[in-house]
Amino acid sequence: MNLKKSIELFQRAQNSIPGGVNSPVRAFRSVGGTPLFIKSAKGSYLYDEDGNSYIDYINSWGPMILGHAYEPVVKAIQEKAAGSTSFGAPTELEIEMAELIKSMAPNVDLVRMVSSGTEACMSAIRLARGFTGKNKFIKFEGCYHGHADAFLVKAGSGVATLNIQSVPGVTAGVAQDTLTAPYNNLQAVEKLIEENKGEIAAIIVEPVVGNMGCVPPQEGFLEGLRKLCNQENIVFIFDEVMTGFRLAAGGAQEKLNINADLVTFGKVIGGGLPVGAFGGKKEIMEHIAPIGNVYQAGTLSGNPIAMIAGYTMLNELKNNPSVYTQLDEKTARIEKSLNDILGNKNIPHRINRVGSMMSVFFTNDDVIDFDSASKTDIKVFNKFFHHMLDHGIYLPPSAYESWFISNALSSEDLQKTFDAVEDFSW
Ligand code: KE4
Repeated sequence: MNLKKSIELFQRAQNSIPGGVNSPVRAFRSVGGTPLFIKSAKGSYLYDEDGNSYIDYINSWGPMILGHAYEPVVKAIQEKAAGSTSFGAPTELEIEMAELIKSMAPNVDLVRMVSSGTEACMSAIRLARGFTGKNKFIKFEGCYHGHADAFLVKAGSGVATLNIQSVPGVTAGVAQDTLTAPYNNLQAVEKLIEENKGEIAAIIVEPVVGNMGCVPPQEGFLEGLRKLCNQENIVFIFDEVMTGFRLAAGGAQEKLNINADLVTFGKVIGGGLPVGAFGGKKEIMEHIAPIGNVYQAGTLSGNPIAMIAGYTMLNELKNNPSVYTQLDEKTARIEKSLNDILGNKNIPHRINRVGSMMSVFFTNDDVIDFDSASKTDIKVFNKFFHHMLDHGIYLPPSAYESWFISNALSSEDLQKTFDAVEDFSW
């Protein structure tokens, strides 16, 4: 691959942007090499500044579920922008967006729009604290809920990728209220609840983890958390920034048939524009300003361009439910083919998949939590990543990330992917 322009741009970027990127996971720090500078994308393909093309399995870390430059979304943005890009005042479109979200996601009586998944998750925790009058919350090792201080304790995604054990700037005062337990370990949660009786406001969980690689909930795990939250007056928060509108129209709540008290959204909800949201039961959401005193705000929350992109995207998904079947079938085909190919090569591996979220780990052991994820062979993963990139297949540049499948992937794209894996030697 000729990467001359990306190499030049990466050099230049580092003079003005920390690490040359606006989000650390893009920097290829753990896989090594030069991050690709992307010029454009269409459908299942990315095109870098050197004219190379790649089949995209990141899809902007989830949002491009129908593929890049999806016509109806692009057209809607173009038309809306002609009427100004933001007013900072209420619009009918925000009502329509809220009503559409409520029609798709279960247990959402009221929903507030924000501009990122981080904002959605940090607002949900503040709301749970304000609603219960309690300070502590439980998160799970390897789960990532954005970069708000309280979440950067044993976090996944870029924090795990860069192996940052403790994040400077996150004070002890903040961290002391963040309790952590291994994912899929109910006993550890029960112990934390006993040790912090009456002090825990919320449990926040990725119902299907994407941020330590894809790790599904084991039988009874989420049900057990639900029961504990009921018993202990703890707000159960599903962080569906990744799973929302991806695993099903109703996200993980629908797919796994579990009810959360609050749900956070991001990624798909914005159709590629900066959108997040948090919503849930009326009795809780009514504590949010201006009705209640749990203050939360945002200059560009619900702005018309982000709303029309998200509204168009969600409508496409709601009106074409077969997309979810197609996504699941495509991902199941990838899972089976890669298991067959890597198995025939006697390469120790595990593939975790739920719906159109999946990850390939290089290990002989099941990956059920961050401890087992962190014991997988990162060196082989990095070799696999670059092998696939050289073959024009763009995977997430970290073993601690989920693949994001788009419905624009064609049979030819899948076959090209399988041929590249066939060509891999570890
Ligand atoms: P943002 O603030 O990045 O929009 O969302 C934070 C977030 C919250 N919850 C979950 C489950 C998430 O996956 C994320 C963000 N995901 C990462 C990728 N694993 C974003 C990529 C990045 O940091 O650049």
